[in-house]
Amino acid sequence: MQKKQSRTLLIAIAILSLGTLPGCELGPHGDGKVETSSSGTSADMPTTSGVSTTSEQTTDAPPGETSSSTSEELTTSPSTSDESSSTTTPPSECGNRMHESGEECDDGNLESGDLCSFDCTREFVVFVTKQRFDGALQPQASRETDLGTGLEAVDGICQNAAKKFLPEESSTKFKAWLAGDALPSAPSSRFSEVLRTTTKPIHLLGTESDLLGVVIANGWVDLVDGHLQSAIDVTEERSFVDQSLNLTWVWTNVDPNGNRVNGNNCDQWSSNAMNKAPVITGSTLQSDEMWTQHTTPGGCEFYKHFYCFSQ
Ligand SMILES: [Ca+2]
Ligand SMILES: [Ca+2]
Repeated sequence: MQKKQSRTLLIAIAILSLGTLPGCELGPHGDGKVETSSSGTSADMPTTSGVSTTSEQTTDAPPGETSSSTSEELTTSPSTSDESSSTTTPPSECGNRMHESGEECDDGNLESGDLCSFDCTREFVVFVTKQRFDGALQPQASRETDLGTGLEAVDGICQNAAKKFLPEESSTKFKAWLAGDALPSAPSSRFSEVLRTTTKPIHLLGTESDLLGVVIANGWVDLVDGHLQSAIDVTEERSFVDQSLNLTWVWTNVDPNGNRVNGNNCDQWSSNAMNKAPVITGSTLQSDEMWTQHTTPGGCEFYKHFYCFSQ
């Protein structure tokens, strides 16, 4: 009997001791149940046991996500936004053939004298046709080619010649330094407004030994003041035109100011008859006003070059 009493006493001591152990306490309602808690904040927890830990972890997480992924997002999101802001505004690189912010053009190289300068600024280019043509636009090298007649046909000659050096995707237009029959048919009126108002350098097409291209004028005003910084003597093949005197003439009918000189134009560039009035010509050897208006006009039956300007 005494043995049984002492056993009961031992059990009672054991139960009391359990209540003082960390993480173990008696149920709040004193029902004798032992509840476990990892946090020790059982007072804030629901009385239903066994789910308290899990419910605490998932309360703030959206459905389907765990709290650990939420905290991952929080820690990685600042670096992600840094990366996205740096990829949306990368520094422009001149010469990568991509037209980017701050660039007027990008032709994939760092050379000037080819319509797009070393710093990706648009530039104007002029060349003289390698081929010579008579007053009916028959090329000296081949009499069989029908190029049409008139100013537009000569512009076409320039455009066709420019294909020699223009990138395939280029949309740059070229026009001839040439006047027709009507009064507003000279470069001072029929050239693009962009060119007629530019203050940018107008380059001679770069040669193979000087890819930069010599500047012939610093803007339109400089071009039409009667004096070039250099004669226009480079062809679309980036080579110098033949310097033999009788091979250096250029059809123009244009004065140094870019205006039409007179009505003599080989019947609007359609006739190579010998009886036509001589036409004003320029010279690829000259950089004074005779670059466009030489003292010696030329007969329509002779072959001469054309000056071509990018627009
Ligand atoms: Ca670029
Ligand atoms: Ca270039």
